[in-house]
Amino acid sequence: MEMKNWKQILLPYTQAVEELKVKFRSIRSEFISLDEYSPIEFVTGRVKKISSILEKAKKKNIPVDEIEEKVEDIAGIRIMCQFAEDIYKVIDIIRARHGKDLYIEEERDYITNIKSSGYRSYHIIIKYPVQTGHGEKMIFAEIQIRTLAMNFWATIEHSLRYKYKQNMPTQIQERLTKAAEAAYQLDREMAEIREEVLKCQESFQLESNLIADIFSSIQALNNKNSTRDMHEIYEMFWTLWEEGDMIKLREFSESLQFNT
Ligand code: 0O2
Ligand code: 0O2
Repeated sequence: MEMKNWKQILLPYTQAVEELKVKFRSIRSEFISLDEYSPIEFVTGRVKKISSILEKAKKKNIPVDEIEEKVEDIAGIRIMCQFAEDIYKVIDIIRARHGKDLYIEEERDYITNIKSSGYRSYHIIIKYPVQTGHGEKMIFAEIQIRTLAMNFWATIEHSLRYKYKQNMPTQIQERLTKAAEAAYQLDREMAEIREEVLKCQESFQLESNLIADIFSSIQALNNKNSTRDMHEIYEMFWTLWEEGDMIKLREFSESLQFNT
């Protein structure tokens, strides 16, 4: 059998991993510099080791000559998110790039369809054009999108699976299943906290806009009315503001607007 020059074969995969890491890290930087919440927490990437490529090919009966067309995760990118909901925002960002700098080949949803091991993650297999010194080369790459909790579980499970190979003790197997359930509950808990935070931010925004409206109405009335009338309006505002009743404040704002 012809000996393959793996170092040479893997070069475009290394380039793809480097480029994709820069691209997804830039998306994070863009959100952060615009003072927006980033659905991407951090990005990692790797080129599969030659020994793992050969092992996978053997396991799946893939002839050596067909490895590049059939092993889809030689280049792998991993995108970590804080919350499960963020995963879908990242998926949308990737889908919007289909036909531009990448081509989506397949999506594997192990979040809805949790693997029997307990593994959860969203995989997108892409075709990615790499510009090499010898022209363009289209390669496969796998993007895994997961929460920090999913990543925590998968990283530990992966290292134990690697350590024990096929002989994982049942006791450890059971504990991993329990830990997968705990990681799932953690994501649910965090999703609830997130909604609370978003609700607080929203009502804070509404209140501050309302107060800004009231003050601009008061400013407009100031030009028309006497100081005595204005004093009454201020008194009324402070009373309502101290009560903190948003409905009364809104009515007050409307009545001010009516009088301006
Ligand atoms: P920083 O400032 O260290 O966070 P490179 O291509 O050199 O940038 P490399 O060495 O190939 O990156 O590493 P890899 O494996 O692709 O990605 C590692 C990046 O993921 C590093 O960020 C780590 O800090 C980050 N990372 C890994 N685990 C965690 C984690 O649990 N939480 C967070 N927040 N980050 C993690 P950088 O880009 O090197 O920068
Ligand atoms: P690496 O580089 O060590 O991570 P498969 O038949 O499952 O081996 P397939 O069908 O080609 O592979 O693809 P799949 O299942 O969509 O994705 C395979 C990759 O997903 C794995 O890569 C892991 O990174 C991850 N993965 C899938 N199932 C599990 C699991 O049960 N536990 C953990 N920890 N990770 C999982 P590799 O091949 O392990 O390579």
